[in-house]
Amino acid sequence: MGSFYGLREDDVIAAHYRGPFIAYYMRGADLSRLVGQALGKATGYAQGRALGFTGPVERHILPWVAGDLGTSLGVAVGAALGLQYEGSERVAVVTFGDGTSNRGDFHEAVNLAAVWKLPVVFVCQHNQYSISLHASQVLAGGSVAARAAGYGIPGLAVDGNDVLAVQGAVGAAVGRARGGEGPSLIEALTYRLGGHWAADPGGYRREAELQEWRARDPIPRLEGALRAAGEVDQGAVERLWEGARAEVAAAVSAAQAAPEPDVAALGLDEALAR
Ligand SMILES: Cc1ncc(C[n+]2csc(CCOP(=O)(O)OP(=O)(O)O)c2C)c(N)n1
Ligand SMILES: [Mg+2]
Repeated sequence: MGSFYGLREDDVIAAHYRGPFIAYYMRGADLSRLVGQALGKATGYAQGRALGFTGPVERHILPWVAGDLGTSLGVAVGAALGLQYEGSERVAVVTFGDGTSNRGDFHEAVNLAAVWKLPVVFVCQHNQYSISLHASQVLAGGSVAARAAGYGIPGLAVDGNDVLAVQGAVGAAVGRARGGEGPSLIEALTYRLGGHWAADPGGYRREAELQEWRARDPIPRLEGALRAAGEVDQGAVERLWEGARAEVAAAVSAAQAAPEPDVAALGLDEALAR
């Protein structure tokens, strides 16, 4: 949310696989169609042709067409080159995981973006794990933000569980990129409270670590910050939660009730006939 909030409608987003539905939703996609997409329903944006993170194509959000981690970094840099070439003030924001920052794709992408001063902001969601592997076992130097120095661009570490801090840091980097000053790298330190996938019991983590990070859950923290600033009161918070729960429940029911894709429309009958 912090990475994409405040962008122009025509800025390009290349979201880490934890973020595309958030990005599509922020840009007005229909929630029940997004859930339908995840369920492979005919009402999903890919009409059942692809699972995963596809959404409406006209929102300037690069689709996740492959599961190869790191490839989206190069695609985002290519998009930024296009934006620079068209002479617009549009920027690209790409999010990715800490594990992905150890791939060659990351280093190639940051290097080229720095050399050509491309309008792109790299945001690493450092949740400290790549599936069950802790970052301390694979991330040389211990800091993603510090890697920016090797490419001569600004690198900034922020509290990734403080959405306003993330938005502030990304917003400043976006301003730089829009002004023609080139790319920045932001490392948002966070933690994955759930498993890597729904059935992952997460036995590789210590209970104390989980407790520590549960206490830093970004959602109650934002609620506290908004209350302290006098932006919301108890009643407004309750209404927000009720509205959100009702919207999600309605979207899930509608998606579950939606039709499965037609086999002929998928082209499967042709494939099977061969
Ligand atoms: C090139 C490549 N290698 C391995 C995988 C398998 N894989 C899927 S998710 C994942 C962990 C990625 O960790 P990170 O980049 O930190 O993202 P996180 O899931 O923590 O948000 C791995 C290794 C993959 N999809 N692509
Ligand atoms: Mg990770």
